[in-house]
Amino acid sequence: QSRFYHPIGIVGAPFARGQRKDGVEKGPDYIRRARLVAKLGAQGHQVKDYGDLKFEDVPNDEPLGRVKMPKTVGSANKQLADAVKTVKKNGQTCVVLGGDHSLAIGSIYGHAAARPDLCVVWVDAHADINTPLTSPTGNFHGQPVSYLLRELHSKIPVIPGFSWIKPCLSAQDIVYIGLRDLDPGEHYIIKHLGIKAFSMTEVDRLGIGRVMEEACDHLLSKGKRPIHLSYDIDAIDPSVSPATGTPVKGGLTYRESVYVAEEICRTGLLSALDVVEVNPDRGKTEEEVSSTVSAAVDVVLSCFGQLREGFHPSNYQLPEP
Ligand code: 4U7
Ligand code: MN
Ligand code: MN
Ligand code: MN
Repeated sequence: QSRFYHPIGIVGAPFARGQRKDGVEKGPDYIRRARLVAKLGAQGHQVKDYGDLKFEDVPNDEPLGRVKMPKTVGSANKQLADAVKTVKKNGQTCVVLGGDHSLAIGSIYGHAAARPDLCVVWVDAHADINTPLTSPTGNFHGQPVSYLLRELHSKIPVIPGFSWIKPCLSAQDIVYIGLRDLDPGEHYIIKHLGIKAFSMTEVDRLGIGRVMEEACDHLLSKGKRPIHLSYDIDAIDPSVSPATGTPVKGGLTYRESVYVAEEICRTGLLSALDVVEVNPDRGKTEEEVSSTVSAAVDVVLSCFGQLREGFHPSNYQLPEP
């Protein structure tokens, strides 16, 4: 697969019920208005925009212990899983614009339905691997990975709206990059299952170059396989992307955030991408919003071949005087 001319399918997922702050449902709109589709087109890709999914609140959606709106979150994710599966069956690299990160349940599940051998690169300040029982907040956007991992299956209670989900990932098939805010249960799970995790400490120690090399080695050492990149905008430092629901200081620089995307692109194996947690309502100024949105757009463009070194078409000819 060459780095250019990917067929791309874009799915807007304006979903906000996996957490409690209004505004994250506006993410797809803002990212589209930053001309994402035209810019991908200008990079030479064939882009189909499937538009936004329409999510509805399920009535009588009582909390189960601390977990909020389980039926609504379950049903939205089922819708998204079907949409992602369709995009993959159409032979396109799938780009999901969120929405909150609970969407990764459906996105990865639907992707795995079409590409069972996929692996996951999870770029985030948070590990999002709380089980419903370890979650300090009850918010689903801090839990998606736990529903997907085979090793955690026995730790997940029965949840209304979630009966369709079967774990489709093993602990060795996921790598974290950018972590810096984990709950005790999450840290225990990662250590206990031996999940490969490059926290900001490893980014500091090794540099982003070696982190990406080791991350790709870990996932691809036994051979090529499709990559699902789940990119939470809060992985990037709040000085760059402040308009998000759960900002944490000490994040990836703008350069590191783009480098991660460039390296994933360079594998030629990117099969699906989530860009989540852009919340325009959390920006204190217009500048904070546009900086966050433009970081999200640059991550996507870098995933699809935008290079800081520059580029020229293969038929480029220098003008003769
Ligand atoms: B995001 C948290 F407790 N860990 O579970 C939780 F700190 O998708 C935060 O990464 C989760 O933005 C953040 O609620 C979810 C909390
Ligand atoms: Mn997240
Ligand atoms: Mn996060
Ligand atoms: Mn967040």
